[in-house]
Amino acid sequence: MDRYLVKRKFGDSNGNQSDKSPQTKRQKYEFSNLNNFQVEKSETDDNPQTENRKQESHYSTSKKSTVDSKQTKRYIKADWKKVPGENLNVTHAMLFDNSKASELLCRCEQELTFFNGGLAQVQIFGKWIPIPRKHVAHGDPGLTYTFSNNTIPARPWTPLLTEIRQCVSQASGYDFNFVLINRYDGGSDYMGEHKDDEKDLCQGYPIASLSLGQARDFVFKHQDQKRGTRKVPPVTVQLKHGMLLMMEHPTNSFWYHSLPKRAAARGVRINMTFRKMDPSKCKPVTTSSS
Ligand SMILES: O=C(O)CCC(=O)C(=O)O
Repeated sequence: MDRYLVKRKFGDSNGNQSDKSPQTKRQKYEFSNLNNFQVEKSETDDNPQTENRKQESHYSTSKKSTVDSKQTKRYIKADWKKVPGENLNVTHAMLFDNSKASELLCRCEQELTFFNGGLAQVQIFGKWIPIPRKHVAHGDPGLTYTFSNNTIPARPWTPLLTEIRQCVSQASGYDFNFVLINRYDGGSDYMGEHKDDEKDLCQGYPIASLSLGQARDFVFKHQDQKRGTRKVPPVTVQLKHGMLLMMEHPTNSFWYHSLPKRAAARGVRINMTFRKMDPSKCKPVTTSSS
């Protein structure tokens, strides 16, 4: 079924429920290299499950992307590729061409600052450990995101992030009130297996994941495989410079995802996951840090 015809209950950016369909509601980097970004070969470039075909992108440095910020209508026809897998509702498309993606990555490297101290830690088996990457969140006033026992606050939207959010909304047809940004300083930075199923996320709402920089493997593992109750092969997608990946319901009910270490991936990567938080479920921040 065409996902854009599916009607579900979603909330607006204030968390009010709506039954409208998504279509209507719906440094270590070498700066000198950024304008001529070269995607390094991933360890799994030969994996048949990764998409290596040439794909059209929707924004380039030559196309101006200024739009009404309230517009959430999906008027850009993206060349979406579906990732095969049982209950895996994942699609991806090239949103930005190489030049535009490099421009955005360069601006991210110049303009973004990341959390440190307590906000850059997670609690695993009762122990606080620094995250194996950097992260920061931006979003509407008052929103927070709680995962791995930590609550991180949203810093205000910046002109750069507002511009990117508009592009993501135009391509996906969904509006978002929050973005979690992760920065991987080479292949030893990673994100472990998890589901994005936290209570403060608007339930069933898609997550839009934009990748800039170093291509990395994104691995989905089925919960039955993880529990050892059934053999389900993992699914790997190579996340490329300028790619937008949509994770839609029910993916996070059945599949874990991770960004594993990759020794051969030497460049910086920035990932932005645009999300819809439910303001009524967001916890106050308790961690002292910035
Ligand atoms: O960096 C990535 O692509 C992974 C991001 C992710 O899994 C998340 O934010 O939940």
